[in-house]
Amino acid sequence: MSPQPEKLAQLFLEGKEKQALEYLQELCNDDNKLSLYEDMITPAMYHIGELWELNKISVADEHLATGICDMVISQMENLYFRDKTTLPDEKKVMLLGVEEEQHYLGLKMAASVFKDQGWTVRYLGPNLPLHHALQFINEWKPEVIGVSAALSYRLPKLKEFLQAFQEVDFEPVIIIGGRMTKKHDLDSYSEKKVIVLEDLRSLQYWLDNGREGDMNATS
Ligand code: B12
Repeated sequence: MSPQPEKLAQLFLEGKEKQALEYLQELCNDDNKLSLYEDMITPAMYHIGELWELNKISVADEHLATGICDMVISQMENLYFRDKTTLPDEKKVMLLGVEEEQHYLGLKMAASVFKDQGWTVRYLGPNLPLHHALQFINEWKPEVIGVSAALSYRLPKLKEFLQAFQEVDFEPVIIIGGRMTKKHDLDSYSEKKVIVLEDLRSLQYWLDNGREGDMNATS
C-alpha cells in the first residue's frame, strides 16, 4: 500500500483517531516509525496548513486535526517504543519550544527519536520562558538541548535563547529544529556547539554519526 498523507490528513480532519492510527499501523513496522513521522504525519499536517491557508478548512477544523494528530503520535509512541536502555552512559536531552511558540508536534516527534536511541528525555513542550528553561538546564545538566521554532518572527527570540544557552558553563550541544530551519538559512547560527537540523532524518543521522565529534568538541 502506498502511503498517502492526504488520506491521513482527511482522517485527522474528520476526528477519526482510531482509523488514523489503524491506517498508520498498516504501514508501520518496528523499524519505520521515523519514516511514518517524516513521510506521513508531517506532510499530512503541512497539507492541513495549506487547506487552512486557502480557507478550505476552518480554524476549528485545524484545531481538531491537530488534537487528533497529537493523540495519534502518543499512541504510536506507546505501540512502537523501542526500549533501548543500553547506552553506555546516561545521555540527557531536554527539548523545548521557545517562549510564545505554540507549534510542538515536530518537537514531540524529535523526543521520540531520542528515546528510541536510549536517551533520557525531558520534553518540556512549547512556550517555555527563558528563565525557566535556564533554571531547568542548570539543575538537570543535559548534554543536549533541542529547541524548536516555527515562525519567522520568532527568530529574535530564538537568538536570545541561543545566546543564553551558549553561556551555560558546562557547554551543552544545542540543536535548532523546527519549520523555521526549512524556511531560512540558519547557517550563521551554527557556531559554538550549535547545530541546525532540518528534520528527523538529519537528527537520526547526527545521532548515528555526528554526535561524538560534536559533543567532544571544544568551543
Ligand atoms: C497545527 C498548526 C498550528 C497549531 C499548533 C498546535 C501544535 N500542537 O503544534 C496552532 C493552532 C496552535 C497554530 C497556531 C498558529 N499558527 Co500554525 N500551523 C499549524 C500547522 C497546520 C501544522 C504545524 C505542524 O504540526 N506541522 C507538522 C510538524 C511535524 O512539522 P514541523 O513543526 O515543521 O516539524 C518538522 C521539522 O521542522 C522537525 N522539527 C520540529 N521541531 C524540531 C526540533 C528538533 C530538536 C529537531 C531535531 C527537529 C524538529 O521535525 C518535524 C519533521 O520533519 C502549520 C502548517 C505547516 N506547514 O507546518 C501551521 C503554520 C505553521 N501556522 C501558521 C500560523 C500563521 C499560525 C498562527 C500565527 C496563526 C494565528 N494567526 O494565530 C499561530 C501562531 C501560534 C504561535 N504563537 O506559535 C502558518 C505560518 C506561516 C508563516 N508565514 O510562517 C502555517 C505555515 C500555516 C499556514 N499555511 O499559513 N498553528
